[in-house]
Amino acid sequence: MTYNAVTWLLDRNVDEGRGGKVVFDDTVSKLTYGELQQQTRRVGNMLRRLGVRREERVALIMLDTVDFPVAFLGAIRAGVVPVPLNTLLTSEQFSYILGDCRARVLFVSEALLPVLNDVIGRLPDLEHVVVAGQDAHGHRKLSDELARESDAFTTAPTHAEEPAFWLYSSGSTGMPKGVRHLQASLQATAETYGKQVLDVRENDVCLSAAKLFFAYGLGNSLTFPMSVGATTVLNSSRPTPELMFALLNKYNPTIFYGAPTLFAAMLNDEAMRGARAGTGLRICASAGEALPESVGNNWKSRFGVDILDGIGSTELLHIFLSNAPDDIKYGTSGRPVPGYKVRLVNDAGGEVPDGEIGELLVEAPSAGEGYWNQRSKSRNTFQGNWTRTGDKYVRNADGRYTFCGRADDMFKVSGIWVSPFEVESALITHPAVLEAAVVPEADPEGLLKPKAFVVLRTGCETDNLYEALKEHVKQKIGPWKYPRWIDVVDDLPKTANGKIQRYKLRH
Ligand code: 3SK
Repeated sequence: MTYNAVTWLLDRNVDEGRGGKVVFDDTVSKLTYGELQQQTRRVGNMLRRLGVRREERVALIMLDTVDFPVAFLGAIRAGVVPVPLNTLLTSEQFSYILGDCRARVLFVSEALLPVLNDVIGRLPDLEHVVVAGQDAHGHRKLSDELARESDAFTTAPTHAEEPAFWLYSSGSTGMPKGVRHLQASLQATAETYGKQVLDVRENDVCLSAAKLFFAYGLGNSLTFPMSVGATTVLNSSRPTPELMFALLNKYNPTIFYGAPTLFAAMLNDEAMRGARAGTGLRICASAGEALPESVGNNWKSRFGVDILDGIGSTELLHIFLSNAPDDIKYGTSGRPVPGYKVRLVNDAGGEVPDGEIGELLVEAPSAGEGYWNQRSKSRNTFQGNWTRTGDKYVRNADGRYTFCGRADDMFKVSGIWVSPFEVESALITHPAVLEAAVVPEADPEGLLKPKAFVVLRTGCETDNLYEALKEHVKQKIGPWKYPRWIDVVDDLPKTANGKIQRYKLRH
């Protein structure tokens, strides 16, 4: 039997009478379900005209505008594999990934062309550059290319288990790896987290701070809303607190997806002290890193809406552990999303009992089928039905899971495991601390002890700050875990997904 994700996500909406409904509004242009169907058929014809065949890759380096879903879904419709890339990468990183995935066509937003100028001519597999924007700067212009094409297109007879798109996963070290995701995986995330946790509905309006090129943003802004015929507001700019408040108030979304740093910054922004979060908001979601308990509580008391904290990964496409609307405990990642199974294992692979830290393994209907051209890394991560996440968790007696850090960030102090995340969580409960990162540092005897990097809240003066913070951590989580050294910094190094890059702070 054939299965193409676009038939389920898009054509079904038109068949069910939602052809005239707006699916994407990027604040400049709007697109209805019917127009998106027409445009994706034209992309299919264009790719065939350019000689791109099934299973070949096309790269997307695109801002979050209506052109992104046109190119992404148009390629999938044609059985061609779109590879959206993080738009914030450097020329060198773009060059590596474009070469690695051997993209034959690059769809690029006009504003992002300058960083690619030196790269484009040097890629042997890249034959066509298609620019979304007013001026194509000598390349093909997307709107002109599509204007030439017919609306008649036969969707490729793909298979549910055939690769549909790739997403590059940036681990803490090494070059990014291409995760091959299957045709059926978008629907799998929609029917699990989308339907059973968010309860996404046809009358929802979604707004995500995470961009479409992230697995998190792709689910938030494209898969979940389209799975029920809802509408998404796309934001192509940097998601500052000011801009997010403006979009929340102008478009009144019902679901707002963010990350802990953004929620904390929105709460902490002096200029936005009295700002409201729109009148329609029914739920917020957070991922990328664990949401501090204080941020969840403060958000709820200021805006009257809960944040559902969860954790996902690029390898598993979306969130697999989450709090749910009627079942929230801030400071935890909640429970397994219905449809996903999890296990916690020790270094020998044995199950760990409740209350002990183990590495989280997930059995997921949306797991990627492996990394492109990386057999040993694929074998290490995708182990039969189970995917290793590299995250350390503890299962509490009530069945909820609490994040303890990345497997490669843990270290021992006096023979006892210390989770940097636990020390960081204790530090940010101090009123002077906005964000914290903790790494091991050797003392004069060569023994490892915690060292903290902290970002301070604006306007929070504290006498004797360093001693106050050390004492605070001792009181909260135990005397041996306190940071022996503390550096005040302006910001912390983070991955594009918002996870702290502790390795950049280690010596
Ligand atoms: O970082 C996360 O928690 C996440 C969530 C959903 C999809 C992808 C990722 C990396």
